[in-house]
Amino acid sequence: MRFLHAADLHLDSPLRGLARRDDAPHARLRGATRSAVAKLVDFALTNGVDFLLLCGDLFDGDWPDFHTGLYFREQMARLARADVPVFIVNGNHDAASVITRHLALPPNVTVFESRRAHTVEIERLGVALHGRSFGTRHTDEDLVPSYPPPVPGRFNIGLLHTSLNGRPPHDPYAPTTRATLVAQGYDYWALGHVHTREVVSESPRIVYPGNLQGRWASESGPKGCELVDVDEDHRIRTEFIALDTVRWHDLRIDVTMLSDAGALESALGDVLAAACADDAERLHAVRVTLAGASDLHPLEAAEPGRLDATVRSAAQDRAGVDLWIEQVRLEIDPPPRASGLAATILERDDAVGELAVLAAEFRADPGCLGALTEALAGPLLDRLPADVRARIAASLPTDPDTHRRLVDDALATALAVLDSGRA
Ligand SMILES: [Mn+2]
Repeated sequence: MRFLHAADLHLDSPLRGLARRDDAPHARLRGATRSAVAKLVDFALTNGVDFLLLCGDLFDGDWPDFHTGLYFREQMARLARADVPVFIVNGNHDAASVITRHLALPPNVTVFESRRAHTVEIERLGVALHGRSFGTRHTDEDLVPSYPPPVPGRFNIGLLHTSLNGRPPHDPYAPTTRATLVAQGYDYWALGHVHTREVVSESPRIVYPGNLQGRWASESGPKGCELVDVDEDHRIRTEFIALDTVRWHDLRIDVTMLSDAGALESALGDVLAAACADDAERLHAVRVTLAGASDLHPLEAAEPGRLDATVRSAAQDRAGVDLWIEQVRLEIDPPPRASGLAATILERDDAVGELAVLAAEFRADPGCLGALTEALAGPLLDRLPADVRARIAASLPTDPDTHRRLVDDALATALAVLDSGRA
């Protein structure tokens, strides 16, 4: 017997934050949750799969229109034509109370009821499937005690959408424990809800396959489903099958030892090569964070935007891989020797020296630093467009360390401009 276990398809999930990015491959990103489902069905049809389990969050929420539901139905109909049954429990994102539009699914699809847990047996495979959907977006109830006992002699599978005993940042949902699941006496628990793949237990096998397709940088790495083979003695062999058509990467690069743009570019080449290998099968969406105290700080201060452009250049030079840099984040501090450098600047008898002295006094005075918050919140903010202002106002820094960093960044930029003679 061979089956597939997938969960958290989040079909047509909106992609936060991409609307504003002109360079984003919008169509491929938007279509990714759909193409991953098509790949899942392709895989089932070409690999002799006996049935498919979908453990909740098939949809991200209420369908914007019928196209989302029709797309899913079309994929299920492909399986129906090949006589492949599908078993579904709903999750918090597609609970009955959330979905207001309805389409009857093809006859090969069984959606477990929400009123009670129940069992479906497939005689010829010797398998018993137990499941329960849930009707509402939130539930604090442990659903497992309502599940039927295992059917003797069968390979028993439980389908459940659950946060177990807490899996932040996922919302608590139908909480239960590993021990409760083990005690139920099933052979396999097909879980859904948590988007990171996790083997909760080997025996019995309890698994979160993770979501089928990552949607942003925090959902990084390979995404897909579990392929499960069960022999006559109920021994299990499993394999993770990657089905994502866009793969997200969240890369953090320590730039402490990098002294110029050339060094950064070659370091990036290595990191991108390691992350994407030679995988030409899918689009790689990459977030890069540059972090550490480095000589790159004055470089960026002199030419704001330089580091972002350097990262993007390195990505352009990766041949044979489809690569898109989603975002470049800078968490770079001035190099350690900058304090020594500042001492000589402080002694200078000119505008540069005066500016450095002012900055040094400012950063040492808690009152001045505190006033920064007000200065940022007041006249400066007022000059920004309303939507930008609303976004920034919610996240104004209030701690002295961040304030000091702002002063350092401002001084570095001012000194670089003064030194370049552009002022
Ligand atoms: Mn989910």
